[in-house]
Amino acid sequence: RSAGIIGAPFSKGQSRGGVECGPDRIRAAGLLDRLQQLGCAVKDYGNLTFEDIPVDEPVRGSKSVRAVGSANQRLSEAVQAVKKDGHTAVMLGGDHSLAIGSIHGHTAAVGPLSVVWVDAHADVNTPLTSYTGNLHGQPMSYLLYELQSKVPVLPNFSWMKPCLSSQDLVYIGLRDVDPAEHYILKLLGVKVFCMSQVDQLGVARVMEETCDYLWNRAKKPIHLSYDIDAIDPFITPATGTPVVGGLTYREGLYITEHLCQTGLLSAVDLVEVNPLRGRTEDHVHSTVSTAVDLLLGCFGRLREGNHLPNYSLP
Ligand code: DIR
Ligand code: MN
Ligand code: MN
Ligand code: MN
Repeated sequence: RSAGIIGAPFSKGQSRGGVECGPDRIRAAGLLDRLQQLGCAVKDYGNLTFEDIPVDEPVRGSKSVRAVGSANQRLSEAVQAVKKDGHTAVMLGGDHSLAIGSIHGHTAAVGPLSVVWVDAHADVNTPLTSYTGNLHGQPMSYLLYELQSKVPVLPNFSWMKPCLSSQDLVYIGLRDVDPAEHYILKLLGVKVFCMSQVDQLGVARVMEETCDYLWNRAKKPIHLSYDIDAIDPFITPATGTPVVGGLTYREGLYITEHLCQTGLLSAVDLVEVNPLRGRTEDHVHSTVSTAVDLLLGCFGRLREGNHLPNYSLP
């Protein structure tokens, strides 16, 4: 197992500064060392730099469309390079608009994917349904084949085409879904385990059913797109749009452990960690260290403990 880490310090998919500091804070919390201690080879591809776009007027009410398009084009190429080097790609955001480039690049490199989207939000608004105009609430509408005719052509997006079928997508953790998003999810018949289902079934059954559902079609490489706001803000408050009633630390971690043991996890996004949104340093620390633990779970860290295969007793 090896991890190829891409930092994507990008925040223009939403309006709150600080989320661009996520990648460096997550690295500073010891991500690379701790992955290596697990026996995981790690290559850090560093932070992407993004084109400065001085004039980026709203398009049909959506903000910073050109900046988001350009940033995601760079990210898509970076993810393709990481996959061609043979690593599991780890994209540290940045806001969730970055899933456009991450999932696009991952698909371009390895072919059709299964996507597990862990989030309080569905992020499936189109530019025409969005109340906020924030592109971090829209990435899934750009990625789904089924919504192509509902998404207008946008500047700096001509490099990408939809690359995901709604039947290859599972949501976990939803609890703040706009009416248009709810309509879309029902219209397309998307598999959703909202927080009520997590309550009803328990996370173990949710993960069993997630994999059964996805594998019913084919065992494809899995892309995990993890918005830290899926976790309850009591544990991860340092994020732009916290929503009460989220996943516990243990439920959040179980999702990563379960997906890791499938052997199919091929790329992970960890997004929306915003160190400036924590009211105290403890809030930031708790958010960042949870993000690190989720990533370690993706690479085989077990709560029962781990040891390297060549370990011998002194
Ligand atoms: C809202 C909030 N549905 C929007 N979305 C968020 O802006 O479209 N996504 N916060 O992460
Ligand atoms: Mn999100
Ligand atoms: Mn969210
Ligand atoms: Mn978000």
